[in-house]
Amino acid sequence: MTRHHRSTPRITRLLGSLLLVAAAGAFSVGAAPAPKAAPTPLDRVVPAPATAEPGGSPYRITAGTHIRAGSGEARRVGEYLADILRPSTGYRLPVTDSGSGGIQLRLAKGPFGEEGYRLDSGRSGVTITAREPAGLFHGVQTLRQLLPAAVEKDSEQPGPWLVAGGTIRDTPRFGWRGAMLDVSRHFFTVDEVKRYIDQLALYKINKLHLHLSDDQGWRIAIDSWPNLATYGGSTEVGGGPGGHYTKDEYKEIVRYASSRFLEVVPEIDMPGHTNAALASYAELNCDGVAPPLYTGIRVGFSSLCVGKEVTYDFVDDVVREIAELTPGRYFHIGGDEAHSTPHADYVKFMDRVQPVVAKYGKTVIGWHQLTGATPAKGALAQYWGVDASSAAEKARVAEAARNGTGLILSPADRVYLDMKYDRNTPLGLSWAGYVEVQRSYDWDPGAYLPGAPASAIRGVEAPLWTETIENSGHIEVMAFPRLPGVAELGWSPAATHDWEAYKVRLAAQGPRWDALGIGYHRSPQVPWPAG
Ligand code: TNX
Repeated sequence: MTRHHRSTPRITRLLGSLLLVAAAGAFSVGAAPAPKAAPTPLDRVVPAPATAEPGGSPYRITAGTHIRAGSGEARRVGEYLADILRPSTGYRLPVTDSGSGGIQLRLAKGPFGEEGYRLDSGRSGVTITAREPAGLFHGVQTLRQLLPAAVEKDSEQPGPWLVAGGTIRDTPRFGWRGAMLDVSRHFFTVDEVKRYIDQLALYKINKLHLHLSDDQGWRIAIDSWPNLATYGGSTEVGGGPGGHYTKDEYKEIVRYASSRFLEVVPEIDMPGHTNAALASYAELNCDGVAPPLYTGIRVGFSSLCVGKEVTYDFVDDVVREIAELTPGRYFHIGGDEAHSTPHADYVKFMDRVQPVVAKYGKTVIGWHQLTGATPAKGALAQYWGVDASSAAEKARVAEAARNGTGLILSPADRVYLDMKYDRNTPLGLSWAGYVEVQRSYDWDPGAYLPGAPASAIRGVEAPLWTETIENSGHIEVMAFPRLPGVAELGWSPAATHDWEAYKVRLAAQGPRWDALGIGYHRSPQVPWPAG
């Protein structure tokens, strides 16, 4: 990018902030010009809104502000917003169903789609309008980011609580904006998962993919095969105690995710990555002998026994019980790194298992190795290759996409949150290379895979594998600041894509993470504010 190109937006931004400062009445006559806190410019939001037109007076939240939110789900979004604003502002912020002015959440017909919204801000109030409650919720995340970072704190702060005047119109580029958490290599409690859900919601992520089983642990109770959880879930990488979700706990995760407008996508990885299941039931093994539990980090050594009928009884029971608990549309069957399953068996296995998922009313998702078998009609493949992946592998995935298989893009050397940022990163792996913040942001999902039609791209997902990740602090330092960039690739129009502008918006999130207690990687690529 040329110097000239770069300097233009900076000047525009500067002029913009001067105008805003002036609009906020910053210069009092006779005194030294002491600028009051200018409100955050309307476009300084992550993900970048589709359009932002500044103009008019800012709105100021005061002790008299009401949140007007109708009834039902809109009302619940209003309560969610009030819960964020009350501790830091110290205001009552009653949520009511009528009146005008203040903060209004309105459901109305309009060009919003399932998740879009419009935000209008002026002297008398801020109105968020959407067709669906999800749109109101995403608009609320934008409103949050337009307020000072201190709004995120849980004790009273001085304010003032200004929202810049103008209008934002915003709809997502892709319907799939996912994050995956591997709860198998290390187990994460319901509270840890909820904490991550709240962080994902702030960036308009709408899918939570839970990797519920792997060689090191089976993490969900299955009534018809109880040892899976009680024995297969009893350890984790490094030999710690592991754990599993009871059905009620899993339902609580699903409920909480849905209150933040995220759809839970459960994954049971098959036919490889199954040592925890094989260790729990001897009859699932071809030789009838259960292997020991496994606490290392090798991959590719386990396989379900494709030739045994009991394997399909097992799959049917597991898919049925998890599908019953899952209101979402999808069931992820894994299918990666089945290095111990002969190819013909792999194809046979996938041919039998995909109809089981359909029988229980779910759509199949598999890692992109599924395209080496016969993906079911309507199935989605999750691509996790790298720049250096073979041309043949990329071509196979692109061909599947041309034949109707939708793609979720998770290129490992771009969006794997478990990759180290650089050689000094204490946590994480580096098999796909180091992935600094610019690298994870600076690519275009629409043009990523040669030969795959843009219409096949459903969106992006950032997986977090947890061989080295053990707690919320670890999750956060790997996810932040890369996750918001992936969220932006999924949400914002390609026309807004610009690393130089993005890194400034991203830097402005740092104080917000400080206020939320999120420990993040202070990447040298990002101009974090001092202090
Ligand atoms: C590859 S990505 C895996 C996982 C590992 C991960 C570590 C994929 C579908 N399989 O089993 O945890 O690398 O980065």
